[in-house]
Amino acid sequence: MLITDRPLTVAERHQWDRDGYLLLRGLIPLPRLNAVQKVFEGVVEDILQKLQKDGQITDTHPGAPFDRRLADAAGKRAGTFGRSWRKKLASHAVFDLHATPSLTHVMHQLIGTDVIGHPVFNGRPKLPGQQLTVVPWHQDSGYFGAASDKSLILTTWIPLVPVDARNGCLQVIPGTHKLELRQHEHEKREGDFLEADMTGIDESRAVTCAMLPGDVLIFNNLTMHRSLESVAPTIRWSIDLRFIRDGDPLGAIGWHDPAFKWVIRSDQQPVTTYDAWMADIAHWPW
Ligand SMILES: O=C(O)CCC(=O)C(=O)O
Repeated sequence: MLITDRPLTVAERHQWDRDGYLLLRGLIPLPRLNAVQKVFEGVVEDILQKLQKDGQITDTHPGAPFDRRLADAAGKRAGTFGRSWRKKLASHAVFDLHATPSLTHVMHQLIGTDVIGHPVFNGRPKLPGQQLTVVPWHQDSGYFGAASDKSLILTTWIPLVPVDARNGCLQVIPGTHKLELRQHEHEKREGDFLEADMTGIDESRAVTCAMLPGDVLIFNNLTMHRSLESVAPTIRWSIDLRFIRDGDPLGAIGWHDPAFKWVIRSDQQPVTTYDAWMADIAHWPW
Protein backbone atom coordinates (compact mmCIF):
# COMPACT_ATOMS: atom_id res chain seq x y z
CA MET A 1 0.00 0.00 0.00
CA LEU A 2 1.30 3.49 -0.85
CA ILE A 3 1.48 5.87 2.08
CA THR A 4 0.24 9.08 0.53
CA ASP A 5 0.29 11.48 3.49
CA ARG A 6 3.18 12.00 5.86
CA PRO A 7 2.30 14.93 8.12
CA LEU A 8 5.37 16.34 9.86
CA THR A 9 5.18 16.43 13.63
CA VAL A 10 5.70 19.62 15.61
CA ALA A 11 9.08 18.26 16.74
CA GLU A 12 10.14 17.56 13.15
CA ARG A 13 9.17 21.05 12.03
CA HIS A 14 11.05 22.51 14.96
CA GLN A 15 14.12 20.43 14.11
CA TRP A 16 13.93 21.51 10.46
CA ASP A 17 13.83 25.20 11.44
CA ARG A 18 16.59 24.84 14.03
CA ASP A 19 18.98 22.38 12.32
CA GLY A 20 18.29 22.65 8.58
CA TYR A 21 18.01 18.92 8.13
CA LEU A 22 15.62 16.04 8.83
CA LEU A 23 16.17 12.32 8.67
CA LEU A 24 12.82 10.65 8.05
CA ARG A 25 12.75 6.89 8.49
CA GLY A 26 10.84 4.60 6.12
CA LEU A 27 9.45 7.41 3.96
CA ILE A 28 9.92 5.70 0.59
CA PRO A 29 7.99 2.47 -0.04
CA LEU A 30 10.53 -0.25 -0.81
CA PRO A 31 8.92 -1.33 -4.13
CA ARG A 32 9.67 2.17 -5.54
CA LEU A 33 13.26 1.85 -4.41
CA ASN A 34 13.56 -1.68 -5.80
CA ALA A 35 12.45 -0.38 -9.20
CA VAL A 36 15.22 2.24 -9.04
CA GLN A 37 17.75 -0.41 -8.00
CA LYS A 38 16.84 -2.40 -11.13
CA VAL A 39 17.71 0.64 -13.25
CA PHE A 40 21.10 0.93 -11.49
CA GLU A 41 21.66 -2.81 -12.03
CA GLY A 42 20.96 -2.34 -15.75
CA VAL A 43 23.60 0.41 -15.94
CA VAL A 44 26.10 -1.82 -14.13
CA GLU A 45 25.36 -4.62 -16.60
CA ASP A 46 25.95 -2.26 -19.58
CA ILE A 47 29.25 -1.00 -18.08
CA LEU A 48 30.54 -4.51 -17.46
CA GLN A 49 29.49 -5.73 -20.92
CA LYS A 50 31.37 -2.80 -22.45
CA LEU A 51 34.51 -3.47 -20.39
CA GLN A 52 34.36 -7.13 -21.36
CA LYS A 53 33.88 -6.31 -25.05
CA ASP A 54 36.86 -3.92 -24.91
CA GLY A 55 38.97 -6.72 -23.39
CA GLN A 56 39.49 -4.84 -20.12
CA ILE A 57 37.87 -7.50 -17.95
CA THR A 58 37.20 -11.20 -18.50
CA ASP A 59 34.58 -11.87 -15.80
CA THR A 60 31.47 -9.68 -15.38
CA HIS A 61 30.56 -11.42 -12.11
CA PRO A 62 26.91 -12.11 -13.14
CA GLY A 63 25.12 -13.21 -9.94
CA ALA A 64 27.26 -11.07 -7.60
CA PRO A 65 25.22 -8.95 -5.15
CA PHE A 66 24.31 -5.35 -6.05
CA ASP A 67 26.55 -3.94 -3.32
CA ARG A 68 29.61 -5.76 -4.70
CA ARG A 69 29.30 -6.49 -8.41
CA LEU A 70 30.64 -3.24 -9.95
CA ALA A 71 33.59 -3.14 -7.54
CA ASP A 72 34.45 -6.82 -7.86
CA ALA A 73 34.15 -6.92 -11.65
CA ALA A 74 35.44 -3.48 -12.70
CA GLY A 75 37.60 -2.37 -9.76
CA LYS A 76 39.20 1.03 -10.44
CA ARG A 77 37.90 1.05 -14.03
CA ALA A 78 34.41 1.77 -12.64
CA GLY A 79 35.46 5.39 -12.04
CA THR A 80 35.84 6.05 -15.76
CA PHE A 81 32.04 5.79 -16.08
CA GLY A 82 31.55 8.81 -13.82
CA ARG A 83 31.04 9.48 -10.15
CA SER A 84 27.51 10.97 -10.44
CA TRP A 85 25.14 9.28 -12.86
CA ARG A 86 22.19 11.16 -14.32
CA LYS A 87 21.33 10.59 -17.97
CA LYS A 88 22.17 6.89 -17.64
CA LEU A 89 19.45 6.60 -15.00
CA ALA A 90 16.68 8.52 -16.73
CA SER A 91 13.75 6.12 -16.48
CA HIS A 92 10.16 5.76 -15.31
CA ALA A 93 11.46 4.45 -11.98
CA VAL A 94 13.49 7.60 -11.25
CA PHE A 95 10.65 9.86 -12.46
CA ASP A 96 8.24 7.96 -10.18
CA LEU A 97 10.65 8.17 -7.25
CA HIS A 98 10.54 11.98 -7.49
CA ALA A 99 6.74 11.82 -7.48
CA THR A 100 6.43 9.39 -4.54
CA PRO A 101 3.36 10.75 -2.69
CA SER A 102 4.83 10.45 0.83
CA LEU A 103 7.94 12.32 -0.34
CA THR A 104 6.13 15.08 -2.22
CA HIS A 105 3.77 15.53 0.74
CA VAL A 106 6.76 16.22 2.98
CA MET A 107 8.30 18.49 0.31
CA HIS A 108 5.05 20.46 0.10
CA GLN A 109 4.99 20.98 3.88
CA LEU A 110 8.58 22.28 3.87
CA ILE A 111 8.37 24.32 0.65
CA GLY A 112 4.86 25.72 1.18
CA THR A 113 4.06 25.92 -2.55
CA ASP A 114 3.40 23.45 -5.33
CA VAL A 115 6.33 21.07 -5.48
CA ILE A 116 8.65 21.81 -8.36
CA GLY A 117 11.12 19.12 -9.38
CA HIS A 118 14.72 20.30 -9.65
CA PRO A 119 16.58 19.15 -12.75
CA VAL A 120 19.68 17.95 -10.89
CA PHE A 121 19.65 14.42 -9.52
CA ASN A 122 22.59 12.07 -9.06
CA GLY A 123 22.89 8.32 -8.70
CA ARG A 124 26.14 7.61 -6.92
CA PRO A 125 28.27 4.51 -6.74
CA LYS A 126 30.78 4.98 -3.90
CA LEU A 127 33.30 2.19 -4.21
CA PRO A 128 35.47 0.85 -1.37
CA GLY A 129 38.53 3.04 -0.75
CA GLN A 130 37.71 5.31 -3.70
CA GLN A 131 38.77 8.97 -3.34
CA LEU A 132 36.89 10.00 -6.52
CA THR A 133 33.53 9.82 -4.72
CA VAL A 134 34.45 11.39 -1.39
CA VAL A 135 32.53 14.67 -1.34
CA PRO A 136 34.02 17.46 0.84
CA TRP A 137 32.07 19.97 2.93
CA HIS A 138 29.83 22.12 0.75
CA GLN A 139 26.47 23.86 0.46
CA ASP A 140 24.51 22.85 -2.64
CA SER A 141 24.20 26.53 -3.61
CA GLY A 142 28.00 26.42 -3.95
CA TYR A 143 27.21 24.57 -7.20
CA PHE A 144 24.14 26.56 -8.22
CA GLY A 145 25.78 29.93 -7.54
CA ALA A 146 24.77 33.11 -5.72
CA ALA A 147 21.64 33.43 -7.91
CA SER A 148 20.22 30.51 -5.89
CA ASP A 149 21.23 31.49 -2.36
CA LYS A 150 17.81 32.95 -1.48
CA SER A 151 16.01 30.06 -3.16
CA LEU A 152 14.72 27.14 -1.16
CA ILE A 153 16.11 24.01 -2.77
CA LEU A 154 15.63 20.78 -0.86
CA THR A 155 17.97 17.87 -1.40
CA THR A 156 16.54 14.47 -0.54
CA TRP A 157 19.33 11.92 -0.15
CA ILE A 158 18.16 8.33 -0.47
CA PRO A 159 20.35 5.25 0.08
CA LEU A 160 19.72 2.04 -1.85
CA VAL A 161 21.74 0.00 0.66
CA PRO A 162 22.26 0.38 4.42
CA VAL A 163 24.77 3.20 4.99
CA ASP A 164 26.94 4.25 7.92
CA ALA A 165 30.33 5.85 8.53
CA ARG A 166 32.15 2.72 7.29
CA ASN A 167 30.71 2.77 3.77
CA GLY A 168 30.74 6.54 3.37
CA CYS A 169 27.40 7.93 4.55
CA LEU A 170 26.62 11.65 4.78
CA GLN A 171 27.39 14.08 7.57
CA VAL A 172 25.55 17.35 8.13
CA ILE A 173 26.36 20.25 10.47
CA PRO A 174 23.17 21.37 12.26
CA GLY A 175 22.32 25.06 12.04
CA THR A 176 24.58 25.84 9.07
CA HIS A 177 21.50 26.53 6.90
CA LYS A 178 21.37 29.88 8.69
CA LEU A 179 24.78 30.87 7.30
CA GLU A 180 25.32 32.88 4.15
CA LEU A 181 26.54 31.09 1.05
CA ARG A 182 30.23 30.40 1.69
CA GLN A 183 33.06 30.74 -0.83
CA HIS A 184 33.59 27.43 -2.65
CA GLU A 185 36.78 26.36 -4.46
CA HIS A 186 37.62 23.24 -6.44
CA GLU A 187 39.31 20.77 -4.11
CA LYS A 188 42.79 19.52 -5.06
CA ARG A 189 41.80 15.86 -4.66
CA GLU A 190 40.81 13.40 -7.38
CA GLY A 191 37.08 14.13 -7.15
CA ASP A 192 37.56 17.82 -8.07
CA PHE A 193 34.38 18.66 -6.12
CA LEU A 194 33.68 22.15 -4.81
CA GLU A 195 34.75 22.61 -1.19
CA ALA A 196 33.40 25.30 1.12
CA ASP A 197 35.43 27.74 3.17
CA MET A 198 34.89 26.27 6.67
CA THR A 199 36.38 29.20 8.62
CA GLY A 200 34.62 29.47 11.97
CA ILE A 201 32.46 26.37 11.46
CA ASP A 202 32.85 23.73 14.15
CA GLU A 203 33.19 20.41 12.30
CA SER A 204 33.08 18.48 15.57
CA ARG A 205 29.31 19.20 15.65
CA ALA A 206 28.80 17.12 12.50
CA VAL A 207 26.02 14.53 12.67
CA THR A 208 26.79 11.20 10.98
CA CYS A 209 23.66 9.95 9.22
CA ALA A 210 23.45 6.15 9.30
CA MET A 211 20.42 5.12 7.22
CA LEU A 212 18.51 2.19 5.77
CA PRO A 213 16.78 1.87 2.39
CA GLY A 214 13.46 3.74 2.64
CA ASP A 215 14.95 6.48 4.85
CA VAL A 216 15.39 9.98 3.46
CA LEU A 217 17.82 12.67 4.59
CA ILE A 218 16.51 16.14 3.74
CA PHE A 219 18.56 19.33 3.87
CA ASN A 220 18.53 22.66 2.12
CA ASN A 221 20.86 24.41 -0.29
CA LEU A 222 22.77 26.18 2.51
CA THR A 223 23.10 23.25 4.94
CA MET A 224 26.77 22.22 5.15
CA HIS A 225 27.24 18.53 4.34
CA ARG A 226 29.78 16.06 3.04
CA SER A 227 30.23 12.33 2.48
CA LEU A 228 32.89 10.16 4.07
CA GLU A 229 35.35 7.79 2.43
CA SER A 230 34.24 4.16 2.33
CA VAL A 231 36.43 1.78 4.29
CA ALA A 232 33.91 -1.06 3.85
CA PRO A 233 34.27 -3.88 1.30
CA THR A 234 30.91 -3.01 -0.31
CA ILE A 235 29.54 -0.27 -2.57
CA ARG A 236 27.48 2.55 -1.10
CA TRP A 237 24.70 3.12 -3.63
CA SER A 238 22.49 6.20 -3.32
CA ILE A 239 20.41 8.66 -5.28
CA ASP A 240 19.88 12.32 -4.45
CA LEU A 241 16.83 14.18 -5.76
CA ARG A 242 16.04 17.87 -5.44
CA PHE A 243 12.92 19.99 -5.23
CA ILE A 244 12.53 23.76 -5.37
CA ARG A 245 9.97 26.25 -4.09
CA ASP A 246 7.75 27.47 -6.91
CA GLY A 247 9.01 30.77 -8.31
CA ASP A 248 12.54 30.55 -6.88
CA PRO A 249 15.55 30.88 -9.21
CA LEU A 250 17.33 27.61 -9.96
CA GLY A 251 20.72 29.31 -10.27
CA ALA A 252 23.35 28.06 -12.70
CA ILE A 253 22.20 24.69 -13.98
CA GLY A 254 24.47 23.51 -16.79
CA TRP A 255 22.60 22.15 -19.76
CA HIS A 256 19.08 22.49 -18.36
CA ASP A 257 16.48 24.03 -20.68
CA PRO A 258 15.61 27.32 -18.88
CA ALA A 259 12.06 27.20 -20.25
CA PHE A 260 11.37 23.86 -18.57
CA LYS A 261 9.46 23.78 -15.25
CA TRP A 262 8.80 20.42 -13.70
CA VAL A 263 5.55 20.76 -11.74
CA ILE A 264 4.69 17.92 -9.36
CA ARG A 265 2.06 19.95 -7.42
CA SER A 266 0.93 19.94 -3.85
CA ASP A 267 -1.91 17.50 -4.39
CA GLN A 268 0.87 15.03 -5.26
CA GLN A 269 -0.27 14.46 -8.84
CA PRO A 270 2.53 14.83 -11.37
CA VAL A 271 1.59 17.55 -13.88
CA THR A 272 4.65 17.52 -16.12
CA THR A 273 4.69 14.30 -18.10
CA TYR A 274 7.42 11.71 -18.18
CA ASP A 275 8.05 12.51 -21.87
CA ALA A 276 8.54 16.23 -21.13
CA TRP A 277 10.97 15.36 -18.32
CA MET A 278 12.91 13.03 -20.62
CA ALA A 279 13.08 15.77 -23.26
CA ASP A 280 14.70 18.10 -20.70
CA ILE A 281 17.19 15.41 -19.67
CA ALA A 282 18.12 14.91 -23.33
CA HIS A 283 20.00 18.25 -23.12
CA TRP A 284 22.47 16.87 -20.57
CA PRO A 285 25.70 15.42 -21.94
CA TRP A 286 26.00 12.90 -19.08
O1 LIG B 1 26.29 11.18 -2.00
C1 LIG B 1 27.30 11.79 -1.72
O2 LIG B 1 28.38 11.22 -1.51
C2 LIG B 1 27.28 13.28 -1.62
C3 LIG B 1 25.90 13.82 -1.77
C4 LIG B 1 25.83 15.30 -1.79
O3 LIG B 1 26.74 16.01 -1.47
C5 LIG B 1 24.58 15.92 -2.22
O4 LIG B 1 23.62 15.19 -2.54
O5 LIG B 1 24.51 17.15 -2.28
